[in-house]
Parts: sequence; C-alpha cells; structure tokens
Amino acid sequence: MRWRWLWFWKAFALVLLFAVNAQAAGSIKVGVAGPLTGDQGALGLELKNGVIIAAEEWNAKGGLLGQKIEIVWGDDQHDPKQAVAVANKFVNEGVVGVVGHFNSSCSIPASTIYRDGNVIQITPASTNPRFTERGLWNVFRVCGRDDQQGGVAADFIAKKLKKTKVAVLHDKTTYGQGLADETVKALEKARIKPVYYSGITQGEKDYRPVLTAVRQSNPDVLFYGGIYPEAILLTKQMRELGMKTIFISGDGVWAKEFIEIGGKAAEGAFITFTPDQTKIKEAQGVIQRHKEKFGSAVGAYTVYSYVAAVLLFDAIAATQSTDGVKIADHIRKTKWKTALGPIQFDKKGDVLISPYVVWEVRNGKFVELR
Ligand code: ABU
Repeated sequence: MRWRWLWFWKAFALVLLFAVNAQAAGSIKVGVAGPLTGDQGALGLELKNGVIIAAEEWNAKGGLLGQKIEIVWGDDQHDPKQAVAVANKFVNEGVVGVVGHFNSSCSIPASTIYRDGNVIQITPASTNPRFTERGLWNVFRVCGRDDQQGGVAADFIAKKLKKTKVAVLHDKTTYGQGLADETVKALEKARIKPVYYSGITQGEKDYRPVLTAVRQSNPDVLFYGGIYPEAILLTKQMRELGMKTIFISGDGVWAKEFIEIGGKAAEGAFITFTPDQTKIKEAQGVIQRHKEKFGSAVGAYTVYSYVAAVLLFDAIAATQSTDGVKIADHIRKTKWKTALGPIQFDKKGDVLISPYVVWEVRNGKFVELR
C-alpha cells in the first residue's frame, strides 16, 4: 500500500514539474503598435527600436516572472480602423500591456479595447489631450500634451516672432487638428485671430491649390498641425509658389526625413518639441546602444518608446503580476527614475512635467532655440 502512495506522489511531482517547466518555457507577451510600414514608417521604426533595446536588456537579465518577453508587433498604418483591429488581436492573444500606439487617432480608439481586455497602454508619442482626459484607468503617456505644445507655439509666434497674420492648416487627424486648434486657442488669448484656417487630406501629393488660398490671405506665418510627410510637400510647394511665409509646426514634423527630403525648403522652419534629449545624462545608455545596434542616432520618440517599455516591464516585475489593474496602480503611485530623467504620473496618466521648446531648421540640422 505504501509503495502505491509513493508512486502516486512521484507521478504527481512529475506532472507538477512538467507544468512549472511549461510555464517557464512560455513568454510574457507585450504588444507594440504604431505605423510600422507606410508613409509614417520612420516613426514606427523609432517606436520599434526603442522597445527592441528595452526587451533585449530585460531578456538578458532573465525576462519577466521567469519567462522571456515576447514582443507582438501591430502595424496600424496610422489608420484608426487598423488600430482597433490590432487592439482586438492583441487582447485575444493575451498581451499583458501595450507600448503604443504612436498616433493619437489610433491610441484613443484602441484604448477602450485595451481597458475592456484588462490591458494597460503606455503611449510614447500620442499628445492629444483626449487620450488621458476620458478617465480610463489603463492609459499612460510618457510624452507631453498638445494643449501645452500649442501654447508654446502661439507664444513663440506672438512674443518672439511678433507676428499677427497667421494662417493655420491641419491634416484633419485627431493630432493635427487638435494641435492646430490648441494653437489657435492660445493665439486668440493673445488677441491674434487666424487670417486663414483649413484642413488638408493626408496622402495627397499636390497642396498648391490650398497654398494658393493661404497666400491670398497674406499671412506672415503658416502654422501646420500634422506629420512630416505632408509638411515636406507643404514647405516645398510653398517655396515653389514663391511664398516666403514662415513655416511652424509641432512634434510630428520633428523628423530627420523632414530635413533630408525637404532640403532647402525645410530651412528656417520652426518646430515645437521637447528639449534636446541627447543632453539628458540618464539617456546616454540607450542612445549609445541604439548607435551600436542600429548604426544611427535616436529619433524623436525612440527614447520615449524605450522608457514606455521599461516602465511596463518594471511594473510587471515589481507587482509580480500580469493583472492590468495592479500594474496600472503601481505605475501611477511610483516615482520613476528613467532614461528621460525622473517621471511621475498624475491620476489621469499624464506625466507631471513635460517641457516644450522651439527648434529651428538651420543648415540641415534641428537647432534648439534658447
Ligand atoms: N505627437 C505627434 C504625433 C503622434 C500623435 O498623433 O499624437
């Protein structure tokens, strides 16, 4: 009889060992979503590279909860419908958290799907205020917001440039129109009413008809809310039309492609973005690893993507949990030391401090203005 029990316990122990090993051999899935291909693919690459570096570092340390981190990629092509499809796929695949999306127009509709799936979402780059203003427990952003960014652009136009004739264009997206409207709101506080306001359609190739209408309003400044592919065409076509109007835009245009492809037309453009990340002492490690691994400098949102991923991994490790609510609570209450410096979140999931400054394109480079 005793032998039978011994065999039973031996068999039980084997089954247990098998189950534990099976779990250890599994993986913790993390979703990463953005425009990984298409005309905004360069922005998706920033997101991708930042997360790859973070995941490699963590996997080299043994991963999370005794398992490897597995990145699941989601290409939303900056299309809100694709973003919703990616979000549903991620939830069905059992991702623990998501770094992304990149575009506000994607992050916002995807966020409620993640909430319903108990999945936390940290965007590195979506700056539209609505992302965090809806009271969702699962959303965080490590970047700033367009109500702040628009104020900095308006202040620069009114106080530094001392210009009052401002035309405003946007790309009709959540980010582009949102940033344009925040800038207009702040301009109006300075008693500047735009002389022209309109939207363009992303992906078109000839913006000369709308630029001709802009020209007729005789502005000193054109503020554009949108992303770099259209900004390249707008600046080139403005100059082709002989317009000397000052071009001002936001973080969606802070991309080396704007300068490389735009060439002479990009010169003199002003762009609002965060202060120089390459001067942050805590960022030196990731900047160096990016250079070694990818042979290039980090982009506007590479370090932000790295930080978003590290926060997620850190919170999973600290809570020893894959439960979205527990991870979100931990992120919200922690004072983080990150590659962007110290970060703390408010109740909504916004960072407490997110400075914006103005950059100028000078001699083929972005130069931060002091
Ligand atoms: N913040 C710049 C581009 C991403 C967005 O749509 O917010």
